[in-house]
Amino acid sequence: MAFPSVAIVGRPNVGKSSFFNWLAGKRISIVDPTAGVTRDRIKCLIEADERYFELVDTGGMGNHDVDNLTNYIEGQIAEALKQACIILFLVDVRSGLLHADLKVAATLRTYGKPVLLLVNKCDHEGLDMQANDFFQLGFPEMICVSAMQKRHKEEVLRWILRLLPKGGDTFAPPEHEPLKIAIVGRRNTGKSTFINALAQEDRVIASEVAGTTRDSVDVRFERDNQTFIAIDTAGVRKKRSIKGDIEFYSIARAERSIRRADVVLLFMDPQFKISRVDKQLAEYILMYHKPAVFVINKWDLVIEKGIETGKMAEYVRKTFPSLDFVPIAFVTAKTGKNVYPVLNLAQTLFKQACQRVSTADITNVVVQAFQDIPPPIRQNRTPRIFFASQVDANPPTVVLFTNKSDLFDPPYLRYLLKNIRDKLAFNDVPIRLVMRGKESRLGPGDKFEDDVVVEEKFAIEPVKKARFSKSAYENQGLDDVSEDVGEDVGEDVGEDLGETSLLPKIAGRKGPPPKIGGPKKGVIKKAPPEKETKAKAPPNKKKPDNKSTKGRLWKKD
Ligand SMILES: Nc1nc2c(ncn2[C@@H]2O[C@H](COP(=O)(O)OP(=O)(O)OP(=O)(O)O)[C@@H](O)[C@H]2O)c(=O)[nH]1
Ligand SMILES: [Mg+2]
Repeated sequence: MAFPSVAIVGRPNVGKSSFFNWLAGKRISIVDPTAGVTRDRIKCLIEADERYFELVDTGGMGNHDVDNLTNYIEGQIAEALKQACIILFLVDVRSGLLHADLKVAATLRTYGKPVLLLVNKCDHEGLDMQANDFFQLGFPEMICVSAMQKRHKEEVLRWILRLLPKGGDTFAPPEHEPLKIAIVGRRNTGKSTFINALAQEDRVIASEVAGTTRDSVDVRFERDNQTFIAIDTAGVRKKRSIKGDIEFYSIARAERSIRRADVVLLFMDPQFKISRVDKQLAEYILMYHKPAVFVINKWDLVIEKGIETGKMAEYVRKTFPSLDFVPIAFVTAKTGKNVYPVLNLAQTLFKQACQRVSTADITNVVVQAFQDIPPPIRQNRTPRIFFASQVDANPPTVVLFTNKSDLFDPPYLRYLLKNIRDKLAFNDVPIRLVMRGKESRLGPGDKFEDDVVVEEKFAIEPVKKARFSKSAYENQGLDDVSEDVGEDVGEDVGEDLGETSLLPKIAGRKGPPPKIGGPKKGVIKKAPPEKETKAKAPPNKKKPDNKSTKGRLWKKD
């Protein structure tokens, strides 16, 4: 569904992103004193007076980008102006009218669309009089605003509502909450290229410049009448290589994107070794129990070197043993190869994670696994499991009712988890396991303070500092990522994600798994609002089809 678009434009540093965040009611765009931080078009769906429109933040017009991305940025601004039905033209009262503002005004006039001039940084009434200078720009309607002091938002919204197209999509609330897919990975792994292939337009800037993407950008697109949001993220690199604040927060933003996603795609470039950064991102995936796919992009570049998918898969599996259920996909985003199968897979994974199974089924599986291989005696007591129950979905959360919650060793719990995963069609998604002792008299859904939550990451025995021996894949001449991985490569692989297989080492482990804590003056000109309302329906998340993807691996291009 296409919502009417309202674009915020202006020369660099007039406060477009601050204004955008303020109107959106949340911090979406990066706000930084450095000119030219925003590069992509950042969008947010806004609801005002039961009507909907898409607000778009853009890069500064006329800014010279330090990474020579000026043409791309100008292209994104032009696209925003082309798609907009209303233009919000921001200027800065403190700097006064500049030549750059006149240039922007001239460009805007060529689009022939309604323009509202917003004089930003009018932090108090005393500054409002100075705004009159901006009438020289030739736009009849102007409002003094302050994103920082939160002045005159209502007037701006009223003006927008008056000019939004009547009826149609502006009144329709989103029918289903779209499936959110976070695309994370190191810099230059092709994340933005992949998103453009999904959206079938140059929605975000993709270039060979490492660190092209800065903000997390929500890209809304449709396929088969279903809406998705792909979250493009800034490529992450290791801390020591980080040059400034904008980059410094890239890992925090990637984490946030993972947290709010339904499914995560972890992008890797097969030309380079897996690094600490990849591992960090994998840890977030486990920490938040997110269904995920390892996406090996740029497969076209290594296929010529005779590298096989099997070898690469072996290398990935060896590096992330605790994520052995995560499907691996081989993709060439540049040509669109395998892009849509990955989207289908994401839907399937989400369906798996939302699934619910009966207490009887889950108990049967656990009891059978228990009988096949009983757990070793601990603290002079025989561990027992009475029954198991799924108490939540997305992530699937299973409570095991036992005689004592800490009698089970991490490898044994991994064994149980594997049985639950494989036999109950949670094949490819993380499961949250909670151990509950007999002392609790509460029901399956209640929380008991002695519950031991077994996070899969922690259910794995810590691996000694030993390194992996070079795998067959590594021996095929992989490069280190020159600047952002460097000496990290190799030293960290398998460090604490674990490298052991499940069953052989059940006996001999010590210690329980650790517990996890769980209208006013200053408005120079304003438009009267129009009253048009319609009831709003609550958004509904549409559940995609479920299929097991067990063992699925994309083979050669
Ligand atoms: N050969 C080949 N090149 C690709 C492929 N995918 C992306 N590229 C190229 O890789 C470069 C980086 O692509 P981007 O999409 O900007 O990468 P990114 O991960 O978004 O990078 P950052 O935003 O810097 O983190 C561009 O030059 C792309 O054309 C692919 O499948 N094959
Ligand atoms: Mg990018």
